[in-house]
Amino acid sequence: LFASVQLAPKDPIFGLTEAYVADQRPDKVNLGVGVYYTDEGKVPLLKAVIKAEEAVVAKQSPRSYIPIEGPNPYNSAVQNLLFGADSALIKDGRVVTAECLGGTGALRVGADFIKRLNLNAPCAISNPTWENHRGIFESAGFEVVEYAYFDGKTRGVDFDGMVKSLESFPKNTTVLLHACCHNPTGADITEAQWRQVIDICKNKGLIPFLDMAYQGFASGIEQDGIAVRLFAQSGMSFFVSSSFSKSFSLYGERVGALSIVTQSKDESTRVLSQLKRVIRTNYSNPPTHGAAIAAAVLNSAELRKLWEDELAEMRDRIKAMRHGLVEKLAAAGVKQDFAFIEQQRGMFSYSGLTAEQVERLQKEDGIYALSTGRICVAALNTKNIDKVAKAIARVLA
Ligand code: PLP
Ligand code: TYF
Repeated sequence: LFASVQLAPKDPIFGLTEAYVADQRPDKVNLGVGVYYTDEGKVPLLKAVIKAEEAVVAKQSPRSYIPIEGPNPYNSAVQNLLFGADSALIKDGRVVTAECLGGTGALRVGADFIKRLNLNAPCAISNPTWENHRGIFESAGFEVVEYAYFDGKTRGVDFDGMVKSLESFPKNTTVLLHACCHNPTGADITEAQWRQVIDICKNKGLIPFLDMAYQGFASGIEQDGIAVRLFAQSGMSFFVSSSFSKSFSLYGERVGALSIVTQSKDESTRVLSQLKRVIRTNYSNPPTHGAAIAAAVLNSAELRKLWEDELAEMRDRIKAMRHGLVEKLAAAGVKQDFAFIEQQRGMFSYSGLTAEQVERLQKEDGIYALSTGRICVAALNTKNIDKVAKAIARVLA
């Protein structure tokens, strides 16, 4: 039965982590996987999460099945965070939200749902993008095409290229957009550019799908939600996949959501009914624990404040590391201008290091990064940053 099964390639990111774990050097550094670490190099367990979890456990709730689309308190908290508590769309019943298994699960449920609309149009992803975007949409049966995004020369967004690509797509193309903190480049478009993207989506009849995996990691909850808010004002129907993996440091609990903006309450009712069928035939209903924690935090003024403070701490530490790396590279004698690292947002930076340079970092220094040159800035800390800066300076020389 399995004689002809081929060995699949390792996931590039998880494969790298395996190599890192096997490395015996005590001062090794993993800048590969997109995970936030504290200055002590640990994945944090947030105080807000601990408090919420204590309350959830103290309740000793029975573990019955929960609704296919997840619990109401969670879904409405997600909506408030994405669209704002005073959103007219929410009031008008034009947002459908379902708890999903992380941002990944939300993307997949959304992809399966769109596929069932039989629109016969491709899905467009940014070049480059998070590795899994292509895989998810191809697995759902989409032809996946790319739109121009990153400019290797400026280390920012090639916005003209992006506009040209978007304008070339056929009607009903699903356009996957990173709502903030673009993975892998760290380069985001401006508010004015978002307005242009929205106009193109509207005029060309494209289907916007915003992927929001890092809300709060660039400037703050509200500010990082700008793309969602602008699309909400546009009158269009669109999709948002969101994740609490990073912002709550709840990676393993798989807490995410899919939100769909419709044209009316009646449409929402019909859309939700079909969405439930997609979920029912996939994993039936979502897990209880992670969503209960997130809801407990978001629906308590006290815990929400605590969480926002902790999120700000993570954000500020990343910014300090960006600043530190730029300074230390210059101090180590690097002549190239690395100021772009401070402009890029979120956990990642497209460092511009070549595959050969990345390989040398791994071999000679035990510093792990993706062969594309993506580094996770959120894995730098006050103990490893000098070593990293010196090693980068050496492989650049
Ligand atoms: N989308 C992007 C752009 C991501 O970078 C990630 C995680 O790295 C996800 C979605 C999904 O995250 P998760 O499924 O862990 O919530
Ligand atoms: O580092 C990244 O870009 C991600 C990390 O379910 C990741 O690939 C790991 C697990 C997961 C989603 C994302």
